[in-house]
Amino acid sequence: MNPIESVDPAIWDAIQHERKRQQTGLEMIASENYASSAILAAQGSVLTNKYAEGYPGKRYYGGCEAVDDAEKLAIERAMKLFGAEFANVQPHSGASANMAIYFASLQPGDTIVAMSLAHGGHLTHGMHLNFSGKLYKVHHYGVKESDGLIDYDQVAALCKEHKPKMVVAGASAYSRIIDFARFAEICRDNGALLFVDMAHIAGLVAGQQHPSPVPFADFVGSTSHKTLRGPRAGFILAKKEWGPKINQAVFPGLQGGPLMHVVAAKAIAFKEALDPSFAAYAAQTVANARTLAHEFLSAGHTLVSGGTDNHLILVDVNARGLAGRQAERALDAAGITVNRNGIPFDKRPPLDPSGIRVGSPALTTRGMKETEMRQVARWMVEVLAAPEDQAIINRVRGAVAELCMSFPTPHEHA
Ligand code: DSN
Repeated sequence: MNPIESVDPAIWDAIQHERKRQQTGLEMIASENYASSAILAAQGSVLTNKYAEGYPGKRYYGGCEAVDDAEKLAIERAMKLFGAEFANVQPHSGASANMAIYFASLQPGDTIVAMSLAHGGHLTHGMHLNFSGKLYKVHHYGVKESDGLIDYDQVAALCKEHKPKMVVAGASAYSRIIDFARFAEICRDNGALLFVDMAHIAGLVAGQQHPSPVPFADFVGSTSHKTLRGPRAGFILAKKEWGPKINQAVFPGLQGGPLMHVVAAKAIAFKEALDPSFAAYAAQTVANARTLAHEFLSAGHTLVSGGTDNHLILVDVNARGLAGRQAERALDAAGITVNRNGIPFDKRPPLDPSGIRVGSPALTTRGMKETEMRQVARWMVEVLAAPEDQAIINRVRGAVAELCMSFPTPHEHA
């Protein structure tokens, strides 16, 4: 018997419920994935018992020899995987990684230029309710209405006018390649630092399916759990000269003891991503998203930017008379999990926007390829054409469960 089952049956039930949901449904939230059993095991290991404030060789606690080894491996592997000069693997999350980057390089009141959340950016890129929007003066750029692509001319114009200390590139709902060289050029022209938040595309960068921001950026912030398929956590890469300031900003600046079980799990994730098989995974993730895009377009749907170069598509369901929330609910009832999402220039409110964001990373981890993507997209199109039709939803739900049985998740029994 699993110890959780005997100690806390209620939590065991919740875990089993979630395990079943993950196994029998199609996980298409673009920021989610299935970590390997080794990663799950590291997170459930005795390393959770250890305090290790500080850094390898410079801790504020005794008994850190073993966790020092784990953290050194995580750092070395992160640097090797991304060709970075410096890595800090302690941030608990992407948001805290981003916070440490700001704290290491900016003062409250400094000016930043970043992508608007409403156009695909992130909360930590200066959204007014987030610390980043409260501490810094923010000027937001977005995408062009004509083609849905980042308006690099607007970035340049904002930099020329406001002379920001930092430009933030990176997005959580943008389906095209981001031109980091262009961002770097704009930063050079205006004396600004470049911070790239690559959380969404980290696995594609690791698998050489998206140009790397590392050669161009002063700082790269990331999560490890999205396309990179590791534990839920964050990490930072930077130019070597920023290393001491970043380390200080993470600890003691904003965190206490690092989660050493998660740091060890990050080390495993970097090792997995260094394996040649990971590039094939990343390539299939992009190919699968392209197939989804093709099927949605063939069915007459509107996609922001007209397609995808990465792991996600943004579907404007409002163009077909649906609200995002209604689309999310109908698909959920059919066993297909997506999230409603604002689209650029959205006329609907953020809580019930016009779009849905659909991603391929988790299904690709299950081994699904183009054939399955075509089938899945057709089911989605069918449900979206009749979101209140319970008979269609039930039929698709059954077919989804059957498909899932042929593509087990990596932790059926973990
Ligand atoms: N919440 C994440 C996402 O879904 O994209 C970003 O942090």
